[in-house]
This record gives sequence, C-alpha cells and structure tokens, in this order.
Amino acid sequence: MLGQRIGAKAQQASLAVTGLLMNGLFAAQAMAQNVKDMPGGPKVNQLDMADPVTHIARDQIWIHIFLMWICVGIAVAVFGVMFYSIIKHRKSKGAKPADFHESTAVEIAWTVVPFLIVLVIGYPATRMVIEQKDTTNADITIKATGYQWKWGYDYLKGEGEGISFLSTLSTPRDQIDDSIPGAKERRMANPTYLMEVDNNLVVPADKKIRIITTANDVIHAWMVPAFGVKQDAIPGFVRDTWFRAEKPGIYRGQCAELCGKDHAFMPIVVEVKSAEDYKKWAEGKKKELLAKQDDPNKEWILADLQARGEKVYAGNCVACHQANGKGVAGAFPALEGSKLVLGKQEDQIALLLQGKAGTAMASFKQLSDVELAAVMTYTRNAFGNKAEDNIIQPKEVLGARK
Ligand code: HEC
Ligand SMILES: [Cu+2]
Repeated sequence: MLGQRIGAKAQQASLAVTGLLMNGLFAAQAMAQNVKDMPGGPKVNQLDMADPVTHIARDQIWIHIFLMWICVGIAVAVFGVMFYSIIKHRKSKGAKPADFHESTAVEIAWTVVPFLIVLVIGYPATRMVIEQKDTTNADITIKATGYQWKWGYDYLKGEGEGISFLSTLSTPRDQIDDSIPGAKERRMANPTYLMEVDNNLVVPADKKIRIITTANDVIHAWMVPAFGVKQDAIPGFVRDTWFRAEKPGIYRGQCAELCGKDHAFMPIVVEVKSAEDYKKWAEGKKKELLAKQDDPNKEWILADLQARGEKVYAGNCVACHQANGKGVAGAFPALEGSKLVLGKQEDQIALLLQGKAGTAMASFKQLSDVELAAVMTYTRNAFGNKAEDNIIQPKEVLGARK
C-alpha cells in the first residue's frame, strides 16, 4: 500500500531525529552500565513500538503513523492560515476586518471537511477493530488465567488440548532483593531480568491462536506488544483475543493492569515454534504432565513432602512470608512460630484452600493436593517449627476440598 510506504518512510525520518537526540542522552549511560538488548523484548534505547510479528500489530503501527500524519497535516493547514492572516492582514498595515457572518459557504466547509476527515480515519480503524475482535475459527484455544502474581495456561482446544501449567517469574530473588549483596550487579548482567518465566506459553507459528482471558483474584491484563494484543483478564468474566504469529521466536509481554504489589513480577513469555517442533513439544509436555500427576491417595514420607514443599513455598509464598518464614512486620505474618502452622491441621488446610477474605492471603486451591500437602508439611517443619502432627498427607487436602 502506498500509504503504508509513505508512513514507514516518515516514521524512519522522525525516529532518526528523536533517535539522535535520545542516543546522545542515553548511550553513554547504557554503555557505562553495560545494558544489553533483551532477546524477544525491547532493544537498548528503543523508542519505537515492538517489531510486529502479526499483521494486526503491523496494522496498528500503520494506523498510528497514518493518524499522526493526518494530525500534522491539519496542524500545518490551520496554523498556516492563522499565521498568514495574522501577519498579512495586521492592523498596522491598515487591514480592515472582513465581515462574513452567517456565510453559508463557510458553514458548509467546516462541517463537510471534518466529516470527510472522520470518514478517512474511521474506515480503516473500524475495519481493524472488527478484525481484532474476530476470534472465530481458531486452530488452538488457550485459557490464560491471571493470579496474583503469575499466569495459568490451559490448552482447551486444538493440538495440545489438555495441557495445563502455571507460568511463574523465574528471575532469582538474589537479583531482585537489594538486601542481598551483589543483587544490582547480577540483575544488570541479566538481559531478561523480570521478563522470564519457568514455563513459557508455547504455540505454533502461522496458526490462529485464540486466548481466553480471565482472572482468579483481581483484574490483570494479558499483553504481548509484538502480537498487537492486549486484553483485560477479569475475575468472573471471560474475554478473548487472538493472534497468528508469523515466525518462530520468543516474544515477551507483561501484565498490563495494575494488580497489586507484584504487578511487575508476572511477565508473559510466548515461545512460537514451527509446526513440527510444536507437535513434539505438545507430546512431550503431555507425557510429562501425566508422569507428574501425583496420586493424592498415596502415603508420602516426611522427607519427600518436605523437599517438594520447599519448592512450592519458593514458587508461591516467599514473596510475602519470606524465605526465612519471618514475614514482613505489619504486612505479612511470620510462619515461624505461627499458632496456625503449629496448630490443628484442619485449620491450616482450610486457610490454604479458602484464603482469608479481605487480606492478601489468597486461596491456593489451584495448587494440587500433593503440592498443598507438601507446602504445609514444609512450613510445619521449617524455620525451626516443630508441629506435633508434622505430616499433612495429600488425601487430607483432597478430603477437605468441596
Ligand atoms: C500475597 C501475599 C501472600 C502470599 C503469596 C501468601 N500469603 Fe499467607 N498470608 C498473607 C497474609 C496477609 C496473611 C495474614 C492474613 C490475616 O490477616 O489473617 C497470611 C497468613 C498466612 C498464614 C496464617 C499465619 C498466622 O499465624 O496467622 C499461613 C499459615 C499462611 N499465610 C501460609 C501461606 C502459604 C503456605 C503460602 C504459599 C502457598 C502463602 N501463605 C502465601 C499473605 C500471603
Ligand atoms: Cu497482574
């Protein structure tokens, strides 16, 4: 399209100018700190939008630039006439003001011209919005659930159906927590700091992927700029969006709705694979999930539950209760010496399954029976705790679920 080409040229020109200015400002700083481009994310000093990998994202950039030039055109025309009139017909030159009150010609002009402009803008914009909303005929449907603070993915339909996992930030605490010496150096050396997860969302290239969004606690939003996709994830509601990624690669996004303390700690990483690689991944993942499916009726021994529980704790509880179980005074209670942890098993199980309304302690019922039993057993024996009934078996958690 001609417009598209003109748009791209103009965009390059405007970026070159701002780029020069900004480079001067930031390059020295970036070099001093040795910051690297983020693979699948923004480059150092990047000002423009993410490189598009779907035609929707490309359309969005096109209309953005197109609108900008319409605005520039209007500004030049309006200010041009205005300054021309001010200078050419100024009082000191003896100009007499023209008097064209109730001029039909002017009235028609200033109604018709803006109307035409609205049509020129509205037509492509409406076409694009309708296309973005068209989630029919998807090859694969995946539900993305926002949790404070992670994403859960369930492959509902299409190749990979049945796969289900949580996707949690994988940046280690020793890069985040400034009370640990060397944290800053370590995070500066990590180009994907806070933009990496343990389990990427994996999808095939060139297939229509429909993402259904919802949330378990507060409003989150699922956003991947390279796909031109951003959709709120609202508790109790289902929304959807879609994308068709053109080439394999890693694309990063973030939760885009302020959702609490760790809003910046729930990134989205989408790994787009070729059709064959996706097939292999889906088969492998299904086997892995089957093998991992623990039997909740099995009797576990203390050491195994503790080992498993330590991992569950690190993945779900440390942000508030801290790795040492001491919590944060005034905000998150210590689990070290906690009456509830040392007390009756039923009470602890009920708290973990239901959460405590009105506090940051959410329900963890999305964890499996084994994971819940393990994390409770872990807290009953860690941080110097010595509970009397120090093992909680998964079947007790299963029994307590409603
Ligand atoms: C988002 C922060 C947050 C996370 C994550 C969190 N908790 Fe809590 N937890 C709280 C808060 C706040 C309370 C206090 C609730 C209240 O006011 O009674 C609490 C209370 C508790 C208590 C009761 C402590 C007592 O002595 O009253 C236990 C046990 C507990 N949490 C275990 C866990 C476990 C196990 C996990 C991980 C699976 C976890 N929590 C994750 C915030 C959190
Ligand atoms: Cu969020």
